[in-house]
Order: sequence, then structure tokens, then C-alpha cells
Amino acid sequence: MATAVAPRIFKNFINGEWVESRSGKAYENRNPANTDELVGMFASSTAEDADAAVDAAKEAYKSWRLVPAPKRAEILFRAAELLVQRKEQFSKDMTREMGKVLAETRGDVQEAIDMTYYMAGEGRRLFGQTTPSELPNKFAMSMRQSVGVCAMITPWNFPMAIPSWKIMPALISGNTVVIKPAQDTPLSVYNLVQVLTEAGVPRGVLNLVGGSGSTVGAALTENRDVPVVSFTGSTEVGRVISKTCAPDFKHCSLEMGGKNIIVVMDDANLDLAVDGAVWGGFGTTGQRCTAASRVAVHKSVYNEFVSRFVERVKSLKVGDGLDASTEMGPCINEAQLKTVMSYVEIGKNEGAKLLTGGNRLDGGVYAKGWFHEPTVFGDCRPNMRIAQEEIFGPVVCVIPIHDLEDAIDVANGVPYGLSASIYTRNVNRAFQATRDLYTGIVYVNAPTIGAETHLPFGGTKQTGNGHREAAIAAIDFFTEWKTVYIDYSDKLQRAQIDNN
Ligand code: UN1
Repeated sequence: MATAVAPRIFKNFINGEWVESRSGKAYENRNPANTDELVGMFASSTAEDADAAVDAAKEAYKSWRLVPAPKRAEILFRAAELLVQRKEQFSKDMTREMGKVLAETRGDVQEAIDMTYYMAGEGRRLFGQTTPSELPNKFAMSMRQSVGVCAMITPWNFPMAIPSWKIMPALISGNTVVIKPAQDTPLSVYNLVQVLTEAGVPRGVLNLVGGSGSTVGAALTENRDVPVVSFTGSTEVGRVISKTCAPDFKHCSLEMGGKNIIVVMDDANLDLAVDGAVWGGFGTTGQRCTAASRVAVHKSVYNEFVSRFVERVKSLKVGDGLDASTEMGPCINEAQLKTVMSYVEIGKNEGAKLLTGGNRLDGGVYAKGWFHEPTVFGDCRPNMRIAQEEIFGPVVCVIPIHDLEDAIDVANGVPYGLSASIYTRNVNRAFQATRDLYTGIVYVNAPTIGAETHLPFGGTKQTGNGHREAAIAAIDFFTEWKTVYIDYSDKLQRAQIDNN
């Protein structure tokens, strides 16, 4: 549909200025609930744009690393306050480009606010240790030091929260940043960068380069002036980034796929478990790394749980996330919708029982969007592809289990290890599951989603590469330890040799 107003063009932000890409090209960002709506045109950048941003960040690092951390924190505090003021507008922008419902985009912006305040607070901590030396008249301490230019490649499902998980700890630690937002959701990162700039982040400290992963992302990860790379996205791309970073020993943090599970035991509060499975499975249209795409249910409550769960899922209202009555929005784009549809076919062919959903929603209010019915497969075997592979859409597999040991085997029997949950009223089982679930996050009597910014976020196995985001763990990634010994004895003292 032709629009009377020319679409807004969003440029790159390099060295404190909004500049066009050297390619002179821009791509369209459209609303996944209504593809007639053009959110804006965004720079389609080249490798040279990425390199220019790295050069700016490298230059700015010289002075930014010397700004006292409490002063850096003041900028972050101001940014957090601007985010609070603009929360509603930014949430609407996000729903328009990403599709998730307004309540959830408000949550996403809130998560960025929380992270910004939290990391601002770290500006007056960033603690190291002092400890007695083993030798007399010698002082020993450890302190954190910044690393340099950090490249960030961020996903579309949490368009502001996840960039904030990376930008805020990097900045408070004294690093500079080049961020490449997901092509589907760049506006939210523009909004975040705008706010940080208004709050006083100096030129060159924070740079934004839009475009594809294969061009901009690759250029950033290959650039030898980038010692730190932080990526959230697919395991497939994470593996490529890991290999690119290896020869130069770049610090590389990867947050990747999940195949998370909710375990429902025979003593669970079933109403609560149903609430959790609906929210965990279909919140964000199942497009969370933490989505509860598997629900393992004790055989003695299986039928009861399944009938209540399916009834609830059938009643979910799918639609435009800006409509207050909508409970589940569209898939992010056509490719994602097609992935979902292909997994529905895979599930049927594998013999899983389609209990509800299974179709694309088309026609009428759905005609212009990438909508899919919330879908539940029952009687799934744990080794089915739909129960093993990350779908990243509104598809939940229900798996019958016999006891806790069986549940834990099923839970751990996937290539990923992000989040797991158990519903039980038995404290022994709760603790046993907490101990034995090999994931980065465990919930008891709550779904697999709902991580808070001051606790570590990340996963085991093919979900990650050992790092964690958020919390102090993020500071650990964006700094290096420096151990300092000061000998004031005025003589040579040999550690391990002169101390007996
Ligand atoms: C993600 O799943 O991609 O815990 C991030 C949660 C959110 C973050 C999710 N706070 O679900």
C-alpha cells in the first residue's frame, strides 16, 4: 500500500554522528503483524562501515577507559531515567517491529531499565580483592581492567533487553562498543543508542552499524582491533563466530539455542502448572531462547494436565500485539513462520499427536502478517525431532514421564541446557531436580522464563560457551583481572622460597 509520507531513514551511528552507509543502500523494516506497515528504512552497511565504527571505538577507548567508573555510572543513571520516561513509546515501537504484545515489550524495555540502573550501581563497586601477601612488607590486590572495543551482535526476540545486557556492563567497565542489531528489530537499538547518547556517552564510545550478519557481523568479528565479541543468536552462527574469534583469542561470549522443559510431577498444583506451561510455551510466540517448548508430565496426571492445557491454549487470542486483548503475536518473519510450519509436518510424520493448532493463520485480520496457531503435540517421545530441536515458535511438545529420574533423563537428553523447571510440592524432589538438571537456569514452581537482570543468565552444552550474561558474571566477561603486588621491603623477596 502506498504511503503518503516518505519513510524515515535510519542511519548508522559512528563516532558520535548519524551517517549514511557507504553502500548508499537501506533495507525495509516491516511490521510482522501487518507487512503493509513500514516501520522505517535502515542502513544496509558494508564491511568498511563496520571497520570505521571499530576505528572510532578504538580511538574513543583511549579516554573512556580513564573516566572514573562512578562518572561513567552517572551517564548510565541518566540513560535509565530517559528510558523510564520513554518506556511507552519505545514499547510501541518494539511491538511494531517485533510483533510481541505490548505487555511483553513493556517488559523488554523494563529489563533494559533494570539492567541500566543495575550496571550504573556497579560503577561504585567493580570490586577487586586485597589480601595479605605471604611475604612481609608486601601488598597484594586484584583489580578489574577494561579490555577495549567490544563487538555485539544481538537478536530480534528481545530487541532492547539483550542489547542492554551487553552494552551496560561493557560501558561501565570502561570498554567501547560497536553494536550490530538484528535486521528485523533495529529500531529498538536505535532508541537505546539515542538515549545513551543524550545521557552523555561521549563520541565514539558507542557505535551502531546496521545490516546483515554475513557482512557487518563478519567484519566486526574478523577485525583485529576487536578483542571482545558478544553474540546472542543461533547455535549455527555461534559456531562460526567462535571459529572466527579463535585464531586471535578474542574473548567470545555466545548465548545460543534452548530446548527448555517444564516437568510436572504428580503432586504439582496443576492449575499453576498449566498457567506456567501456557506462559512459558506461548509467551513471545514461543520465540524465546528460554521458551518452554517441552512439557514432561507424570503419567498419573497426564490426561488431566493435557486436557486443561489444551483447553487454555485453544482460547489464546492471536493477533496484533498493539491490541490490548491480544495474547500472542505473530512470528517475526516469513522464514520463521515457515520453520514453524515445517516442524509441524515433521511432528505429524514422527507420529506425535497434534492436540491443537498446527496451521498458519491466514485471511481476515491475519492476511498481512506471519501468524501461526498456538500448537500442542501430545504423546511425544523424547527423541523425536520436535522434542530435540529448537523450533523458536508457538509449538509445545508434551512428553509423558514415569518418575523424577525419568523426567531428569528426558530434561537433560537434549543438546541444549538453558532453562528447566519443575512443578512439585515435594521439597525433596525440588532440591533433587535443582541439583540434577544440567542447565544454566532452574525454576521451581515457575515456568522456564522470567530471568532477572541481577542474576547470571546463560546455559550449558550447546546453549553457550561457559560465559554468563547479566549480574556480576557480565562484568567478569567484559573485564580482565589484573593482579598487583607492591613490595615495600626494599629488598628482593622471593615468593614460595623466602616465606618459610
Ligand atoms: C530469551 O529467552 O531470549 O527470562 C531472553 C526471560 C527474559 C529474557 C529471555 N527475561 O525470559
